[in-house]
Amino acid sequence: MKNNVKKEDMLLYIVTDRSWLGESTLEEEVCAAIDGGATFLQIREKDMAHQDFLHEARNLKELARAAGIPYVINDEVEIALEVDADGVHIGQSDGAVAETRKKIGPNKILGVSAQTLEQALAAEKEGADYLGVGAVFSTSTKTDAKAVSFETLKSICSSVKIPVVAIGGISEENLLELSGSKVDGVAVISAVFAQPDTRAAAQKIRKLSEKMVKSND
Ligand code: TZP
Ligand code: MG
Repeated sequence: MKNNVKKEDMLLYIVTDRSWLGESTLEEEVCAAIDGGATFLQIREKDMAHQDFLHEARNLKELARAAGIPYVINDEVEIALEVDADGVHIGQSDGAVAETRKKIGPNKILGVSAQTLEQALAAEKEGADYLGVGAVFSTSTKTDAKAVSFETLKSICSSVKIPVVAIGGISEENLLELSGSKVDGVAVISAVFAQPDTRAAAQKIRKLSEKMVKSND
């Protein structure tokens, strides 16, 4: 089956979060992260009115397109289709993978969160383009995130052909602990968006991610 993403797209996968905005706009923060080397963008809004979400998704689409990086919408398949996003990212509870693939068609990116090897294999079989696996470290950003051990991450990475990105509590301090897992990159919120200098933080995480991924060879 064709795949709509490349392993290199996973190097620095950023997920938006309005809670860290401070004085900046989300657009400014995303620009800074892209400038710092983000390779993939996920727009994640858990509590936003439909029209506002559409507006934001369209604005961020422009930024991602200008930078030439893929961007997906978390959970909201209808919004992803309405703004012609590159795709959608769903969790285990957001509807069956095969059903979502049917809705978005073969050419849109479908990302799926997986916490176990069984979920990972099922998602790949049902048409996922990549997997988000975590939480690999403890995180206060998503309080209901289940913990995924290094061993599980490693077994998922060696069992699926599609790209895998690790998520959850990843920081400058612990990123290199993922070395040897064969993961293709890192997805982060606070390691980039909660830092005083978003661009510099993204640059640092990107460099560490490249180092970590190279150690897999
Ligand atoms: N899914 C699993 S953990 C997580 C999500 C969305 C939160 C990631 O945020 P942070 O700040 O990088 O730990
Ligand atoms: Mg979800």
